[in-house]
Amino acid sequence: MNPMEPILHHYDGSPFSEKVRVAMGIKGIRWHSVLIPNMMPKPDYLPLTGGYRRTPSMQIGAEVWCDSAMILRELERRFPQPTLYPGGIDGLADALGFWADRSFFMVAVQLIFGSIGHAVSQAFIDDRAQMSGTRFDVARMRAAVPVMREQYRAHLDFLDRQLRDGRPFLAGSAPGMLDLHPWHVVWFLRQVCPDEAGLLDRFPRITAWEARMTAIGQGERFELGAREALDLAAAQTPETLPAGDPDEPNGLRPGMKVEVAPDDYGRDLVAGELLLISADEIALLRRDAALGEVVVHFPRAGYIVLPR
Ligand SMILES: N[C@@H](CCC(=O)N[C@@H](CS)C(=O)NCC(=O)O)C(=O)O
Repeated sequence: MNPMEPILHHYDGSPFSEKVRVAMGIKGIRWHSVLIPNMMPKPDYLPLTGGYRRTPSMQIGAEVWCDSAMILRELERRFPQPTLYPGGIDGLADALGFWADRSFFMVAVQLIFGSIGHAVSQAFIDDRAQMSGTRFDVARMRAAVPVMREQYRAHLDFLDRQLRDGRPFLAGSAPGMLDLHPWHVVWFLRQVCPDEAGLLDRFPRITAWEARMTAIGQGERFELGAREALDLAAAQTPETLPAGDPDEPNGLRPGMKVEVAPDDYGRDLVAGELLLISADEIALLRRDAALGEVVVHFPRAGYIVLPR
């Protein structure tokens, strides 16, 4: 394979990965799929990320981009056409990701696991409790289903109103970031919770949009083994060059030893040497015993950086 082609570390049932798969489809990208476990342990994954456990991440050579928001921006940088920002919506489209990933998605999680939680394995429940640092309380979510049903519908109504003038996609005639962000929340309910999917069917404009999003496909996907992806990282050298930011509010700069972690859940710290920093990205240089030098990229919004 061409070592510069993206490798997505994901699993098919992962909603945040679905955002990225459809972005591959919009851009018609050739990519490689490494299927990772949907819970810990992830022995072939953590050496790449340095401890970040969440799904998905994208690898190109000896570099890894964590978080769907970071991955989508990197795809846009490398494969600019067609753009993920049609209709002149740039920063606001990314801001919408915060609404979709945190508010709308969390409503969906409670609705879905309240509805299907009894069928989920104890190992999964224990893993998600560990990841969130709090109980994964299926009984409580079950009790909250009526409330969450109303909440989910209220969020769906935001999308429906955007589609009311007959536009095929949320920003207009072409699909992009504005669609990808809420898409995974709609897709998640449709995929795993048939008992509640009737909520979607009450919105014909949304079901028509679902059909258009599904028709986009995933680009050209090729399966790859986890060991092969690790070998590839070991054989390559990272390409990102050091870059500082004079406006960095707390003086963070290349060369500093830092740790980075999400501020919401799955807060495992990734340690490394700060390589690149800006308002929307931080990249760490790590030295892994088996892989050698690996650069790991994170978004800034929603991630904390701690000097060591
Ligand atoms: N903000 C992150 C959230 C990622 C996330 O929550 N992913 C879920 C799967 S869709 C996850 O990591 N679950 C636990 C796991 O896969 O181990 C992103 O946009 O990528």
